[in-house]
Amino acid sequence: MQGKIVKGIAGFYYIHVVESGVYECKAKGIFRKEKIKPLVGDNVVIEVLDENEKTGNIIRVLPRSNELIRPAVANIDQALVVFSVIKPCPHLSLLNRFLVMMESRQIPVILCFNKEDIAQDFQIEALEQIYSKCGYPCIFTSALEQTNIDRVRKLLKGKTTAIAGPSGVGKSSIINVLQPEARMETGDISKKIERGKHTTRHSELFLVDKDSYIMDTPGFSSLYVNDFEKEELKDYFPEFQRYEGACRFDGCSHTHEPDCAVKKGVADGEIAGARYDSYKEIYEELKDRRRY
Ligand SMILES: Nc1nc2c(ncn2[C@@H]2O[C@H](COP(=O)(O)OP(=O)(O)OP(=O)(O)O)[C@@H](O)[C@H]2O)c(=O)[nH]1
Ligand SMILES: [Mg+2]
Ligand SMILES: [Zn+2]
Repeated sequence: MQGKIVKGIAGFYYIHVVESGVYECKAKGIFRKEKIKPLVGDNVVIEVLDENEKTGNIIRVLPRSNELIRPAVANIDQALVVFSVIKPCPHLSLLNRFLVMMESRQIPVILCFNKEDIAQDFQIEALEQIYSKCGYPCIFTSALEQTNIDRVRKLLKGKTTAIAGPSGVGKSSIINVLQPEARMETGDISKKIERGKHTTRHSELFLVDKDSYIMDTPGFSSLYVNDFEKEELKDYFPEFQRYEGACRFDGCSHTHEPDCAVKKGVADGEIAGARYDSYKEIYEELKDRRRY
């Protein structure tokens, strides 16, 4: 039987099988034989030990399309990056770092600004101004009033999406609204292992639709960008791409060179200043980074 690991806690893995529900499994065999540690998001083959008790063993981990280290998850198709318009106000430098991280890992991004219900128009417009130019789908939602949640749902169809963003912006609230009436049966599991309900402590996949999952995950909130060269950074700002080759110098870093097309784009308002500021900030950090 084939399924997907939706949660892993204390040596137990919870496998969602589309037709028959969630099985509690161990993974002793594959651990020893293949030295693979199963990850949330893995597609696996299980043998059922007891159909009534819904227990089994993982006997095989299927090949991964990708794998993140922190958080440790596999087979992510895209990320829903969530910040709130206010309460807390978005830390744009942090948001831009999230976007760079996703770009560097080639994970497509959907950008979501939540708590639209308590935001003022000018706050929404300011964010729209900056991020509409970057080419990301950009949705203003309210989990509280369920505004624009259907637009998010459409973009999740058939995919496994990691939700990422700082604490308190409403990630879990959005997931709760996204879940269908027929929820994944996690009730029993929760009773056994859940400590606190409110702040997300472990990675977990939730079923949004028959073949769509969303992953709530802790540890996406503190991150620093340092696993690539400063010369690559410009490739992770999608709105810079149209200026490729237009600067006076080949290999222009878009920081101090004269006749820089990107800097001109900023001056003309084609590129948002806040984005360019983040570019320069991260560029300097990569430049100053201690080499080992
Ligand atoms: N006004 C308003 N409040 C919201 C909305 N969405 C969430 N909240 C509130 O914001 C607080 C944090 O929401 P959570 O869903 O727990 O946030 P989270 O991003 O999952 O936080 P962590 O699990 O700590 O990372 C809660 O008090 C929610 O009721 C919204 O759309 N509008
Ligand atoms: Mg949460
Ligand atoms: Zn340039």
